Amino acid sequence: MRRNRSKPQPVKPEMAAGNGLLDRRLFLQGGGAVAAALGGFAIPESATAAGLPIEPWMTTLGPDPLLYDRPSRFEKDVVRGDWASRTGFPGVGSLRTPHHLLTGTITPNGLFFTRCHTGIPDIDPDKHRLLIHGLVKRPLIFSMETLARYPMESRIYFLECGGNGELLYDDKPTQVGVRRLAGQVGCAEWTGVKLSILMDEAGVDPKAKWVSAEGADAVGMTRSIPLSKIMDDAFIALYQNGERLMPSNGYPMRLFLPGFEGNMQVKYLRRIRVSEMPTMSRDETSKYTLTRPDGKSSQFNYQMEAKSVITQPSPDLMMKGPGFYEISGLAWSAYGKVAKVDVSADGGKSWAPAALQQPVLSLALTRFRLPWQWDGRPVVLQSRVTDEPGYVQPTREQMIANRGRWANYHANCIISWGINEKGEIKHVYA
Ligand SMILES: Nc1nc2c(c(=O)[nH]1)N[C@H]1C(S)=C(S)[C@@H](COP(=O)(O)O)O[C@H]1N2
Ligand SMILES: [Mo]
Repeated sequence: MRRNRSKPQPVKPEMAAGNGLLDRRLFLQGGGAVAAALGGFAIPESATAAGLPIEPWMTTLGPDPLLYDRPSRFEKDVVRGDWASRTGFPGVGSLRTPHHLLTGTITPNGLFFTRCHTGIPDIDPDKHRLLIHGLVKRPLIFSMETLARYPMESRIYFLECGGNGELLYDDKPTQVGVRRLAGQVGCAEWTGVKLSILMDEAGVDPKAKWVSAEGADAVGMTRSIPLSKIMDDAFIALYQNGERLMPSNGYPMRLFLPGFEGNMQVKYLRRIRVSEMPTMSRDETSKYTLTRPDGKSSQFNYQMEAKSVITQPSPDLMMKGPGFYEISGLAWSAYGKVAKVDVSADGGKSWAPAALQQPVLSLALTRFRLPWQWDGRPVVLQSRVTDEPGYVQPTREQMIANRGRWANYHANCIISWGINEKGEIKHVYA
């Protein structure tokens, strides 16, 4: 039998929105076709008869591989950054993920952001114990060894600090890039034991409504979590992208609460106390409350609302003159999958739907991409996510109207990058 194969049609770049945003379906035609159609972008040199030069590494024996590998020396600038505490106390601060230098959706372990309150504890896994007690029939103590006997599951989830992007509440756009403004979110494959299995074994009292989770670092991070979440999808993470948790991410075990604000995901987990009432710990009363326009604050704000950010182009990167670019970024929501991401190049006047890179997983970072023809004139780039339940990422004005003037946490508004004729990229308010 003969099949009728149609020849690939030449690409006609169609405008999808203002200032050169192109139709995302252009990507279906393949990279070479896109570059050829648009010109000016990574055009391959035409080969000469001489072919390729012989480089020194082709003629010498290389060094032996490292027992634990590291990225190439040419990648030395791809690092976490901005270790700085607003309070000035030693051990308090954050190292953020350089999302402007990464692609894909899984955050490498060495680049996963960390937020810590008393430095990184040097925990001996043989001595570490986890206690489950309070309103239970049988209080239980687990060692690493006893915990490892339980069935494990792997899931891909984002983790975001409640304070990620807090500078978006500043009156003027602070001149920082993606790492400082959106670098307290990461996504990994987490492997561990479902907490409901351990709770069932301990036998939870029917009166119980809450648990209090406590960490083994000096700050003794303590947060109250509704028992319903613990029994639903909470787990004790032991592995991160296939290896033991990194010390800054909770080694040897952390509480993982899919979609909940980072602060509740207690690292170095040592104690789960089951109770009728929340604990009202320091970390959920003096901090991590959400302000409201009436000047009051609301407690127990768990889920991280939908958010997106353009990672390329973005500040700390430069445009290389007019021509074809791929706009790329990340989107996520605690309420399900990313349903769509729209991109604007005219400060929100017109929007074009971006292509969502597969796989699009619930509660995971999702990569979006859109082809763009930049004519060299000033533009303002923005992205706007809509999640599965239909919630749309708010503008900065809408967010501030919702949260009031004194807000610190859950900054999920649209982020704007202004590009001038010189190709410089700045954080702006549009
Ligand atoms: N024990 C302990 N757990 C903790 C913290 C901490 O300092 N100590 N920081 C919290 C905060 S504010 C956040 S955002 C997340 C950050 O997790 P990560 O450092 O693995 O990125 O851990 C939370 N759990
Ligand atoms: Mo946090």
